[in-house]
Parts: sequence; structure tokens; C-alpha cells
Amino acid sequence: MPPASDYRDHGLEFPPEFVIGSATASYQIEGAAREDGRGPSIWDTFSHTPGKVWNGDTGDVADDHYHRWESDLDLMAELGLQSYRFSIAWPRIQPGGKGAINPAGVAFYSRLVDGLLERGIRPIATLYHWDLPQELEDAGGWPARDTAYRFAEYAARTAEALGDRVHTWTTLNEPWCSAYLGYGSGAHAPGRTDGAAALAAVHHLNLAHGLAVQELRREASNDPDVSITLNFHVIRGDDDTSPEAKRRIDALANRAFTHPILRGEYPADLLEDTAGVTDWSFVRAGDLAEINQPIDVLGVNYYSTVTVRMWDGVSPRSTNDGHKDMGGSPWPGSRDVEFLPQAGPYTAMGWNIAPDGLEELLLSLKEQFPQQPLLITENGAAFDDVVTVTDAGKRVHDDERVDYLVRHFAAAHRAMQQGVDLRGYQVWSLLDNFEWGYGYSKRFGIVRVDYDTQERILKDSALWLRELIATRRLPASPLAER
Ligand code: IFM
Repeated sequence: MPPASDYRDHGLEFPPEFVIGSATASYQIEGAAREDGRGPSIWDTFSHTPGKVWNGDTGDVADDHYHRWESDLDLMAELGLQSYRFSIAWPRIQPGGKGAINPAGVAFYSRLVDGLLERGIRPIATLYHWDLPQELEDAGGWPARDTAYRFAEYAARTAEALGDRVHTWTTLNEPWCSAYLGYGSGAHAPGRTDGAAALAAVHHLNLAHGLAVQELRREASNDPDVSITLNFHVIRGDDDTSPEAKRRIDALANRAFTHPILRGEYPADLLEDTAGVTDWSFVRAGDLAEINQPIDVLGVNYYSTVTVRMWDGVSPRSTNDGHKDMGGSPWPGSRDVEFLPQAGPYTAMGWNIAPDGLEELLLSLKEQFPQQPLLITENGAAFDDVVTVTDAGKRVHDDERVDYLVRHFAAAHRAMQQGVDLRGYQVWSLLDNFEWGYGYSKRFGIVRVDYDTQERILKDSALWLRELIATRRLPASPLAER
């Protein structure tokens, strides 16, 4: 084990009740795709379809976490994590997405939760991080209403099994991606390119969330915190047409979720902007009341910003919307919004590094939803790491990632100083993993994974996080003195 970092103390202090941990997701790390009764998910199908994922990578093996969960838990304990956010693979619990549970699947997560608790780490469980059972997609997927009811049933069965021990439940991770990338642009599984289907998926994901919240409250016996995680778009632009473009993207990306969930309504401008795509008749009487359930915390995922203006229809169109275009649009009804290249620096994803965007986002959520506690459920960065072999063993001096984290924790701290009720911070990701369409080409981990040997190497960012958690003070960036 390398020594703790010697970065100069930056000094910002985080209170003990501010829960600092790290996050992963089932398909990205587990592997064991066909073991112990797990059924196929849409990501198995998609990743095995030629041309969909970089290099033909799949989650078949991933980080082999399904077999290495115990040593991975020891790693978390070594880092002193206060919490661990993981996701449960629906097709392990219900291989076909409905009916009887698969005992082996439940047993895996039960062992994981017990292992976390034994090590004093708070379990934060996400019910859906994109691995929809393939059978449900074959029956219509998220554009079909029935999927929301199937999800509620899965939530109930899972809470029956684990609802005495999980501290925080998250219903859905980033429904924006499930709906718009899965059914609009086709960049994510199941790879459909149909704007109307994407908007129906938005509604059925919202409905699934609301129904699941009710099941979790009914079935869990330990009075858990219940949440949803959204990937907010922080939208910028200083062109004359930017205000209109911002309004449109804010409606599709942010308010399409926050307003039904936290206010019980769809924004009128969203319905108007998308009227040429769908009439929203899939929203039935009573749905909004089902969706609008109180949640204990709102999960916030933040990585970077977007910059927009309206396309004039003549100039060559900028296609830099930060999302791979696979033939469809992730913005139904607003294809005429143009996403502009942004000022750097950038991560290896090509995403701009903008910590002030996180502060702005947290303040804006406080203003819009003053009573709603917040939790950062994901923030982190991919960089092209280099392994250095020293006498003390293998090291990864990922200074840029540490710098990114220092700046974003500092931004969160500034927001807290301004009154934001922020309960914690989960760094994405604990382990390098399967980065969806980018396969294994992008490394977000604070722990490096050698995909040939499955060796784990603590990067400097992991040591930095360990120091932050142990001291409660933000260690300075190694780049600060350069
Ligand atoms: O890896 C993903 C994660 O699954 C969802 N949020 C964004 C991360 C980085 O792209």
C-alpha cells in the first residue's frame, strides 16, 4: 500500500455527517453475465451487436466484481469509504423482468449489503442503472406503460429482500439517458431512434419511479431514504438565440423529470415544443399524482456543461452535443438547437471541465426546490492514466483526476456555504469499468483495473479520497503548485 498523499492541505472542511463515498453500476463492473440464473439485458444484446460499442467490448466479464466482491469491499474499507453506491441488476433478480425472484441473484446483493454493513459502509442501492431485462424490451420496453408496472413489482420484491438493510434507495439512474439515448439517438441500448418513443419512455420512467417509491416505502422495514438520480444539464450560451435554446433543452433534459417528480406536472412549454412529435396521450388521469411522491434526497450527477444556440438552418450545423449521434436525435422536437464546442480544459471524454457549473446547478436546485435535500450521486472524470512501476509497487499518478475532484468538491463546498442542503458526495467511479458505448477505452476509476489480470491498483485519486475522508479536510490539488 503506497503512503497517503502528501498534498498540501487545502483546508476546506466537510462535516462528519456529509457522506463521502464512491459509486459503480452493475453492468459496468459485475461481469458473470450468464451466471446464477441472470437473464439477458438490453445491454447484453446491444453490446453484442456489431458496431454499437467501441472495439466490440461487452460487459460479459467487466471487472469480474461478481466474483471479486469481497476483495472489492476490502478495498473500499481500506479507503475508508463512508458509503458505496451500487446498482442492482434487474435481470439477476427477475431474469425475464417479471414474476418469481431468482434466489441466487438476491443472495449476491444480500451478501454485498451485509459485507458493506460489516465494514461500516452505508449501502446506497440503485434499482435501475440501465440493464432492462431483454424480455421487457421485446414486449415494448420503456415506451410501453406495462414496463412501469413491472418495475414497481421488481422494486417491491427487491425491497422485501433487502429492505431491512439498505440505507438509501435510488429508483432510477439518469432516466434522461434511458429515454433519449436509448430510444431517441440510439447511442445506448436498446438503440432505437424514434422521438415519440423517447418521450413515451420519459413518462413511463417517471411513472415507474413514482410507483417504485411507494413500493419501497411499503416494503422496506428500516425507514430508508428514497431518491432518484438525475443527470442535470447545466446550459450556457451567449448568442441572441441562446435563451430560447436554453429554455428548450432545460425543458427536455431537466424539467421533464423534476417537474412531474417534484411538482406533479409536465411543463407546458415541453408539451408545446414536442407537439409535432407526440400528443402525450400516454399520460393518463392520475399518473402525475402517482409520480409526485415525496423523496428524501434528490440525486445529482454532474460532469460538465453544454452551450447552445438556435441553428439558423443555413450555416454548417455543429454536431457537438456531447452525445454520440447514432442516427436519431436525443432532443425530440428540438433538433434545431445547436450544441457548440466549449472552452477547455477537457477530460478524456472531450467533456469540458467546469466546476463552477456544479455550484451553479446546486444553487439553482435550491432555488427551485428549496425544501429538497440533495446528494451528489456521481461526479468524476476519465483520463488516460499511465501506470508507473516503482520499488513500492505500481502507481498511477492521476494528477488531473485529483485536480478535477478538488475543484468539484470545492464547488460543492461553496454551494453548501451558501445554504445548499447537500448531504454527501459519491465519486464516479470506484473502479475503471465498461463505459457504455465507449467500452473499456475510457477510465473513470479511482482504482485502476487491469482487464487482462483483474489486478486492482489504487490510483493517487483513491489515496487522495482516503485522506479527505480521514481528515474531513480537502487536500490540495497536486497541480495547484505548478
Ligand atoms: O459511466 C457513466 C454512468 O454509468 C452514468 N453517469 C455517467 C457516467 C460517465 O459517463
